[in-house]
Amino acid sequence: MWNMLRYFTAGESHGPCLTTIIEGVPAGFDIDIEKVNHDLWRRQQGYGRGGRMLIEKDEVQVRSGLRWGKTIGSPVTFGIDNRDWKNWTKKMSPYAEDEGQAIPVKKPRPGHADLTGILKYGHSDIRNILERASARETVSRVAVGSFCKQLIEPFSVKVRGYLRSLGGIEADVDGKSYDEIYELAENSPVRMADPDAEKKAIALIDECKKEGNTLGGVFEVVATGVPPGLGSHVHYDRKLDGRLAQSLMSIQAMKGVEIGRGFDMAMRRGSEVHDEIFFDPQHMISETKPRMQPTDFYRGSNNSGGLEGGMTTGAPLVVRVAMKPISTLMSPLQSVNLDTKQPEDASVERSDVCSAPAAAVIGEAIVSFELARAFLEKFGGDSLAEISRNYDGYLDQIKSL
Ligand code: EPS
Repeated sequence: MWNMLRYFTAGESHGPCLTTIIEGVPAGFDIDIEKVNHDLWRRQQGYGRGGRMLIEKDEVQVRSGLRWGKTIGSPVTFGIDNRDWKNWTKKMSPYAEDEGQAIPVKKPRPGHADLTGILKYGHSDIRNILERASARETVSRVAVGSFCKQLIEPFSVKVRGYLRSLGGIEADVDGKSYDEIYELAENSPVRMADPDAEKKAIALIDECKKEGNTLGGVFEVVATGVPPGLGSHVHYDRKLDGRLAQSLMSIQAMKGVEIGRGFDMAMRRGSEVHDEIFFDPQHMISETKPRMQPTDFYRGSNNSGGLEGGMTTGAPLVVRVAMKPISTLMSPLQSVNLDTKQPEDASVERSDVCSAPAAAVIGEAIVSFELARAFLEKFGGDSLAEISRNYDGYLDQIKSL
């Protein structure tokens, strides 16, 4: 438990900065902070984002845990400044003498944490809730996930996220490899690997913007190069499918997670969905009929999304996550004024029309963290050298099965 990889995030959306501590980090891993900054930049992209992204340029300042580009085994601390803070120094001041310098927010937005938050914490100003409930917190999570990607990269694990649908418009990715999908999505303003769907999605965002409306979407994250056996079939809290679902659902605005063919499987017969097992040393590496590397077993399909019994199978890990439309509407929905109890329009904060493309980058980070954690649990050690020995020994062991 105490050597487990874990992290904490702190910071308000319009506070001075976001702070993250990552604990349980082994020594000797190369960390390129520019790669972390690049992922933070990717999170800021996407057609349909609001004014805040024009203000911010999210960049990590390393406060601990790295020396000369390598982890040293101590907790890693990242600070990321909110450039918008200069406009909020009094409104978000920590000092009693500044009390009353901001107009309190009184009209809770349906779909946000606003109403339940003030009931639960006993606040009278919704700002005390929305500042932390804001998806601005995902900056920290992307920094953590991007760092964790670099813990599993030496073992050839790649984690990539893209959008499958936006506001009901589906990307057709049939017949494309994960490399092709990713390449197309990475160059798409809506992170979709289908130019036709991209065009329609952009038109839909424009239409919703005019209406004062918002949109959600479904993103997919795929991890390749994952060895079999991460997670556990034994412990409910170490089952990797369970951990992924928890972690992905905890991203702001997510309402559903499925692994592999997920909900679709529930409508089919067993013979249609389970991934048959074959053995052939000559079998080529394929995404649709994946080999259980480094063994010579392979599967006739990957409907399970690379997870069986709470453990990775060695096939590509595939998860999909549903994001609801953003809850701040410029044409606001019905609400109630907390002071007068009279019906009023919900409050309007600057926001995005759609941030589902960014959610795919956040999902990628979350999956990277969970995979790194499960990886270190399986191959644990205090240094890259020790972990590599454990990893290589395990691969030799299962190869000879
Ligand atoms: C976000 C920052 C926020 C919002 C958005 C995501 O900034 P601000 O509230 O200052 O405009 O743009 O947050 C929400 C959608 C939300 O509901 O809180 C970010 O950095 O991603």
